[in-house]
Amino acid sequence: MFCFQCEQTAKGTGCEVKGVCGKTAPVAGLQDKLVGACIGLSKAVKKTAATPATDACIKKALFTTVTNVSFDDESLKVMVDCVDKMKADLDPTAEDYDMAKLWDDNEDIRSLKTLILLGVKGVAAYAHHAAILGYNDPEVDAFFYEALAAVGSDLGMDVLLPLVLKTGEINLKCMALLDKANTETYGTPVPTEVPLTIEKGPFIIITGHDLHDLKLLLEQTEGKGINIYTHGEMLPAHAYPGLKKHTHLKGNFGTAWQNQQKEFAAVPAPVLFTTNCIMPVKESYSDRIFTTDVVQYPDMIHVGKEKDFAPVIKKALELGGYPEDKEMTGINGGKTLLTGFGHGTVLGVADKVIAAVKAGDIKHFFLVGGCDGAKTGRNYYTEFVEKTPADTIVLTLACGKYRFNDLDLGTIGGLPRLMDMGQCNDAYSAIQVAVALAGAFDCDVNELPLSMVLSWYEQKAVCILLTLLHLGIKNILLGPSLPAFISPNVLNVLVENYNIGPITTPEADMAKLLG
Ligand code: FSO
Ligand code: SF4
Repeated sequence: MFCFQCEQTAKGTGCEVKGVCGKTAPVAGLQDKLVGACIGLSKAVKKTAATPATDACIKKALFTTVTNVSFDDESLKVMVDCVDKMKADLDPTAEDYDMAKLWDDNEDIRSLKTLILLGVKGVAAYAHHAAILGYNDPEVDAFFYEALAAVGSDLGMDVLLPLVLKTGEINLKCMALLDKANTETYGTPVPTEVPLTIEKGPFIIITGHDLHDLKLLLEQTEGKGINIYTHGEMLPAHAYPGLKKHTHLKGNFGTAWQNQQKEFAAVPAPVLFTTNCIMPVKESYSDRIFTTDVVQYPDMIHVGKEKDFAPVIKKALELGGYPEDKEMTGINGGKTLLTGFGHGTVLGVADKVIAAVKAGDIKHFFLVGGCDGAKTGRNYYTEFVEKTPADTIVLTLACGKYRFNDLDLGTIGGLPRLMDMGQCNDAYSAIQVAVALAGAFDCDVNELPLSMVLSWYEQKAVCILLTLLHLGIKNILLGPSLPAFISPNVLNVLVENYNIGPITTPEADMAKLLG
């Protein structure tokens, strides 16, 4: 096997025997086969035409190969067959692509093609969520075929480099689509305080990004005496009016994804995974794990398309939850978390923010966002946030925030200094705010007192980074380490054009960014 798509890849170069994530060589082989089949399908579609079925299939297939989504060879085999059949129906002569060709290619070509491939995997995840809510963008859907066909063709750097940036451009459109889907379906997020105490009695933990699954679970548990707690990337769901109106959506359980094996070990409740990040399931809690949609893990109960969560509900009633309310805290001891500061909320008080900047009360904005992960060195982000001066605002998003989202950083002019904008796809909100500030101050985004200190783990972070580069955003600090798939020459291009760099120490970076 060969896989170097995530931040924790073996030795910082690539997993070749077994994935650090727990992925086996056969599963890695099947994921490569699935991507190779999608490349074949893209070539077939270019000759004929895409259909809603091929669009849906390609999004689901790409999402399935994202890190910590599927560990299940049986369902992967079914998917490969399904893509192959679709391809053969369109063009019997189209052949699957052998991914070994990519892994063995010249390192710069491999690097650019990998940026495109991993970028579209992230876009596919967001497009898949939007499609579930009935929102599709033909331009986004068409790009999957263009990008994949390019990955499977002999092309030079001159063609691939613009496609890397186009991946970022398309992802911006896709994040806008998902923002529209979420807010039109569930309302504009409002600032919401989320308890960490688990109330006594039966409960269900729901994790991942899919708000539609949460909505269905809330409806199916209504009046049954079962409380619902979010976990990981589901936390921002509390801020949506259409979801928070369900009074049994009580709070948030646990911290970021990489702590699940410890946090789920003794919990008297089932856990429903709607997307990544699922880790290899330990025996201590394997009777309580349920998956749905793209997430699959061998031997776990999978809730199919019919979305009947009855087995999860039955398990919650059987386990019964805690006998008394159980007080829990975030990793820094905080008892509640605050979320719901999307572009709707922040731009709603734009006048206040702009006045505070003009009066000198707000000196700087930091966007400290991205994924969390298990590797050491990620304490950097906690320390960085702790060190931000009292006259600065910290915007955050995605699961990396669990390192610091229970800290009380106080307020500036009635606004909390730490504002959670939502899931990773809500990077769209951060971009909207940055663009609005640039407009208000009549300057370029790069001239704003705004610094981006990002953490990455998997492929959604790749497409977000490409969006920021597409927008011409410079001086991004990225950690905890730079991606293995960026070759020295490609890195040079990124440094020369965007001055992107690795994080160093919180002290040195803070001094540099404020200096
Ligand atoms: Fe985290 Fe996992 Fe949102 Fe990623 S939950 S690591 S960027 O999947 O999706 O931030
Ligand atoms: Fe390794 Fe990451 Fe690939 Fe898993 S997803 S096999 S940890 S590079």
